[in-house]
Amino acid sequence: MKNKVKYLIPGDYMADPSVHVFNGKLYIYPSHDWESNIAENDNGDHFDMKDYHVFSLEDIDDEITDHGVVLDIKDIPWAGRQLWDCDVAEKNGRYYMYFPLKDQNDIFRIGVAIGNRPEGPFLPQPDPVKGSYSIDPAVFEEGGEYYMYFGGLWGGQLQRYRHNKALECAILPEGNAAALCPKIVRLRGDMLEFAEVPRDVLLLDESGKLMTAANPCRFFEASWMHKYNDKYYFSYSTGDTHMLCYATGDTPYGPFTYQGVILTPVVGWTTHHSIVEFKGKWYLFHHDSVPSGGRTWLRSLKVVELEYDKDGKIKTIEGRQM
Ligand code: FUB
Repeated sequence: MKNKVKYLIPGDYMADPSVHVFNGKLYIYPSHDWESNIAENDNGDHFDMKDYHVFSLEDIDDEITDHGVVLDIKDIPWAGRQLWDCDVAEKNGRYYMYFPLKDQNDIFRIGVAIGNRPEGPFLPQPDPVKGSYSIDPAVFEEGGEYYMYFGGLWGGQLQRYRHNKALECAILPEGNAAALCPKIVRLRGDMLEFAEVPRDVLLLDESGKLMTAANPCRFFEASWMHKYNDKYYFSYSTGDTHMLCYATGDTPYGPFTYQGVILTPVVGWTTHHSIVEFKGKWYLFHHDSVPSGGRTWLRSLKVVELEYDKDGKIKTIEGRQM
């Protein structure tokens, strides 16, 4: 399927794919979009998702299997609204689903639900992870340690925090001020809590300076981590400039130096992805709003092969090809 973009689930609206290989199969953990009739706004109220499905593939060109609803908002004791982008990690044969959800005070927290199989179902813990905030958890394992990257601006509420404490009023840096950083935190051995205080993921521009708020390639949301040829690739969405970009570093904590654009803007406001190696090839899973006629809250999952050049640079993919 080289360079051919393929829609994965024509019958439903799914977005924000987190993709992993478990037991030789590819598992996709997306957000489940639906028509809630909530007006579009900068807070993302129109993304009012209420459950998660899991999908699997034996081979990239095979028919996709829908494992049905694996976690429902009505079963989460602390739920307010909006189940956004989740991720799943495996440890000792158990599967941990991390999900952002607003609590009953309309504050995003990150919850955990546990399953015995990669296709779920997942049973939620009674409370969110202590000290968690904002959105888009992505979990990366390295040498038996598990690290969560998280954070998102605007509706993702990251601008309401500094040094892991809530501010009285949100402050979004502007102009030449340093952009807000995504966060990284190591998880405790039981996978249910943070083992340390979340730290900033420093993203540097080509001259080695912290990326500024005015830089169109600064971090907005949708963290993802993968490793290629012993380098750590931190990738993310630039939000209001609608690109997927990446930066590389020498440890999971960074710092990471900006390298380029992975995906140019797609149809629809949001862009979100994961990068995974499967059977010797690399793939970019992402979404757009072409099938819904551009309705940005009704997104569809796509996959395309991703390539590196001889220096390990990711070749930019055109977001609006079909
Ligand atoms: O799906 C809701 C939000 O839209 C995600 O959490 C963001 O990354 C963006 O894709």
